[in-house]
Amino acid sequence: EIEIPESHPRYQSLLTRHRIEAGVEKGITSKQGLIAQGRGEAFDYLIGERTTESAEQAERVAAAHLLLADSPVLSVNGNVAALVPGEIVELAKATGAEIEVNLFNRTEERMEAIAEHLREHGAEEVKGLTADGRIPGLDHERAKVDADGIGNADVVLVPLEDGDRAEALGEMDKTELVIDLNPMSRSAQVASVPIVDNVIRAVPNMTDHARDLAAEPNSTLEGIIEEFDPEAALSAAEDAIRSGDME
Ligand code: PTJ
Repeated sequence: EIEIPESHPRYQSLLTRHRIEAGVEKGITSKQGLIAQGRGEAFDYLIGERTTESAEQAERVAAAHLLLADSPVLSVNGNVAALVPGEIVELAKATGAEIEVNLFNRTEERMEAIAEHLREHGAEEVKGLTADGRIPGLDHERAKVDADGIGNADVVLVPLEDGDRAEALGEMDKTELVIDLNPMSRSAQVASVPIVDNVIRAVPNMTDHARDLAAEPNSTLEGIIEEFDPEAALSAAEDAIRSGDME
């Protein structure tokens, strides 16, 4: 364990790096996950390492979708498992969603290690290991999902998803909630709800919104969803990057 003083100006960023490194050492995160994290950090720096007003709104809309869904699923990869394992479990509990391990670079060892890691963080059931369903239009390994998990889901949260898979999932008529710091990525572009924020901030924010909205009638949740404009959310994120307003 390294010690990072909380007063350090880049405390959050250093803590995040450390978690990803530890994830690789534990066999949870792929080496490519390190590269993905670096890319994310660059965008986060430009956005000002904060949740913009527009991202906050998208997080509320995403929470409304999860609450309204018949079969919501939270997809977890090696980066998400390293960064926010307990927070994903909290979000699943607050929304009644299932958790499914869904890897871009799938290996049985990593699937098992991630499922175990999530259980250590309080998950009761972790899907993904049955792999008896397929996402059409992707090659064999990348298409694997659980038939009664992502296969059957009406709403799926996919943090840090690869563009091809995000597109293929969208074509399955699922409502896709995407967390991605790059507003120009294909995943963000094809999402029903693009959340341009760090997964570290986005997931706990979604849980707060879900708790806040839990007692609302469906009509209120539907209203929140209808008002949302994904194009406007992407433009707002690009504006935040271009303005250089880093607070
Ligand atoms: O564990 P696996 O095998 O499923 O692999 C996971 C990764 C993330 C390695 C894989 O899906 C991948 O290679 O993804 P990409 O194509 O690098 O895309 C990752 C996207 O997530 C990029 O657009 C990054 O900007 C963004 N990103 C990275 N870190 C974060 C992030 N977005 C939000 N929060 C982050 N912490």
